[in-house]
Amino acid sequence: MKQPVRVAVTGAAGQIGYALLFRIASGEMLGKDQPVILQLLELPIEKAQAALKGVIMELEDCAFPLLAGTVATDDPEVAFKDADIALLVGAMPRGPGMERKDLLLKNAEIFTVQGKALNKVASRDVKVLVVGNPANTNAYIAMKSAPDLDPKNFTAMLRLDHNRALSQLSTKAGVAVGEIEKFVVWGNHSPTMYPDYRFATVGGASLKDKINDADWNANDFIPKVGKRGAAIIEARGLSSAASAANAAIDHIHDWVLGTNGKWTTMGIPSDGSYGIPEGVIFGFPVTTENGKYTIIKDLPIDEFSQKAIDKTLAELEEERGGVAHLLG
Ligand code: NAX
Repeated sequence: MKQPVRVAVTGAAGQIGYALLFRIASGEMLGKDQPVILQLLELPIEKAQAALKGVIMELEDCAFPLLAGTVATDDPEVAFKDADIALLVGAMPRGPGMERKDLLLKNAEIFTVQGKALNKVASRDVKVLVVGNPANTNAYIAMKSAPDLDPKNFTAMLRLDHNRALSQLSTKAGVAVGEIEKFVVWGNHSPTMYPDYRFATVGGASLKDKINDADWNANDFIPKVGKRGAAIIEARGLSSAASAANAAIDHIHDWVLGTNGKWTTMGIPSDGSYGIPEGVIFGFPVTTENGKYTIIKDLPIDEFSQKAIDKTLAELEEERGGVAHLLG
């Protein structure tokens, strides 16, 4: 039997947490032969801790053979102790009348504390995925607050946007989702993201040529993927949870276990590729192998794409500017 992997999850009693933990414990994220210890963080308020207790009771009642232990806490340094993987899901939601700037600052506090705790107690190889919004900037703050950890260990979730786009492309082109390769979503996890299927292939043939509809791309596909989160809220009365948890599982699964040469999208600190300033957490096309990701380089960027990339980058730079004074 393998040694258990320690997986920390914040916001564990929230709706994404509820859709996530049972799948991690059943082996869907790290493999059916990989035991896990879940280290769960919730706010130090009675209601949140009680809800977390209930979730743990249900985890126990599943009798998952791979679940080697659970820890419930309100202390980030307990949750992140020796963590190999940290899923930062909990975040401050936007309240009524709350300005975007205030939301950024509130979350900056949370992710500064959590970055420092990771820096202090997590495994030196911890793989961090930030799901809580604004995900890219929260990941940036956590990364900057953890100077002893490799910045490459900090990522933000663009995978839900990636999966949403794949589904739209599959419907439009009449092909199976699993047949589509070489697709990417550039930029911020926000409506400014740029889903880009110019390089995508199906069975080796160009998907763009098959679709051949520039108007659909600009006026239907891109806005639909960007506004999909809002459409889910309108339909369900709640934000995406099962699909978000699924995307988090896909992201970590692929990061740890590899993509076998296939592209995926991860929000990662830029190395300067494609003119994105170093350190900005940006959605890039990557392949993964042996627990490491590699950016697909030197793709041609046409005028339409450059404009879209500039727009999402400008938003990220503005967010970064809004929290710069906190990061010294
Ligand atoms: P919920 O409000 O259901 O759950 C969040 C949980 O986090 C709550 O139980 C709360 O008590 C806890 N929490 C808040 N601050 C915390 C802190 N400092 N430490 C520990 N726990 C804390 O939200 P849920 O629907 O689960 O969504 C969680 C986050 O994911 C939100 O920020 C949401 O905006 C974001 N999303 C990100 C997505 C992405 O693709 N990157 C998509 C889905 C989702 O909208």
